[in-house]
Amino acid sequence: MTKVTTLGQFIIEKQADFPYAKGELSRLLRDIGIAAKIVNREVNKAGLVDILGDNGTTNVQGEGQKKLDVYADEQFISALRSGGECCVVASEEHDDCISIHSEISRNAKYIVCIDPLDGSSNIDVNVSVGTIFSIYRRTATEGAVKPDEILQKGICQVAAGYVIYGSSTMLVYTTGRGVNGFTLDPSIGEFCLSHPNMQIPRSGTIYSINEGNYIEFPQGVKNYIKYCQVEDRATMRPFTSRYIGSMVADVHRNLIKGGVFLYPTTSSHPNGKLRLMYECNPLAFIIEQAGGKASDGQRRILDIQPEGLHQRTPIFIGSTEMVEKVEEFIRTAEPHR
Ligand code: P6P
Repeated sequence: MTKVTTLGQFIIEKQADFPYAKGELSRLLRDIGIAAKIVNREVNKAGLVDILGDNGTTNVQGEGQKKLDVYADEQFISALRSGGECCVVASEEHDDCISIHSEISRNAKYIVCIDPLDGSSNIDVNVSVGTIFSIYRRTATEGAVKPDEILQKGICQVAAGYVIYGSSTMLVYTTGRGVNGFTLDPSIGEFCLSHPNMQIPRSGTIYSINEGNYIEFPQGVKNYIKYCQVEDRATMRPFTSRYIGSMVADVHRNLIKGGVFLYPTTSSHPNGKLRLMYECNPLAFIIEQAGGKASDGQRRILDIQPEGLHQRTPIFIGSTEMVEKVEEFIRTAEPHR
C-alpha cells in the first residue's frame, strides 16, 4: 500500500523547512486548496448547470467575463477572507486590489495575486482551464497596504502555484524549495502528492505559440518558428507544435514533457497579452524552481519591476535550452525593414 500524502500533510511537513514559520503560510496554502476543490466541483459539471457562457459583464481587461470566471473569483476571495492569513487580494477580475478586512485578518501579512480562472474562453468547449496564484509577504508590518507593497518584483514571491482543471485536477506549487504536484482524488476529496520534486527537461521538442499571429511577431520570433520547422535529426527537428490556448495547460505540459511556450508582442498586444503579476510571475517562479527559464526576450521575468497591477509582458517560458535559443534568435535578428 503506497503512502498517500495529502496537500495538507505535505504543507505541514514542509513547514519545518521554515524555522520561523508560525503556520500562517501553511494555512494560506490550505485555504487556496479548499477553494480549488470548490471551483473544481463547478468546472467539472459545467454544462449541467447554468454556469456556462457569458456573465454579461466585462473585467478590467475589457474581456467578457464567463459565469465561471466570476464564480471562481468569488470562491477564492471568500476562502482568503475567511482564512484570515491574507490582507489584500489582487485579482484579474477586479480593477483594484481588494482589502480583506476582517477581525481575524487584522494583522495578516500575505498578499495574493490571482487569476481565478485562466483560459476561461475554453470552458464552453471542454478544454482545460486553470487558476494561477502568487503570494507575497507585506513589506510593512501594519496599517493599510500601500501600492508599492503589491507591485513587488517576481523574485520577492514567497510562494506561487496553479491549479489545472483537466483530465484530472492538479495543484502544483512552490515555496522556493522545489516544485511539487498534487492530484485531486475525488473519492476522498483530497489533493494527494503525485508528482514530487518536479523538474522540467533541460530541452525539448515542443514549441507552443499562436501561429495565427505570425505576421505580427517580431522578426526574431518568426526566425525561431522557422528554425523549429527545419528538418535536422541532430537537433530533433522539426519540433512538434502544440497550442491549447490555456496558458496553465500549455505550461504544465511543457513542465512535464519539456518545451517552450511563447507569447510575444503582437500589433494587438504591443506589450504582450499575458499579465505579469498573476500569470507570468507565478508561472516563472514555478518553472525556474523546476530548473527552467522564463524571460520577456531580454530580461528575466522575475526581475521585471511592476508598474501596474494589470501590466502585460511578452513571455518565453519553459526548458532552459529552448528559451535561450529563442533569446538568441531575438538578439541576433536583423531589425524589421
Ligand atoms: P490567444 C487565455 O485567454 C490566455 O490568457 C492564456 O491562458 C492563453 O495562453 C492566452 O490567453 C491565449 O491567447 O491570443 O492565443 O487566444
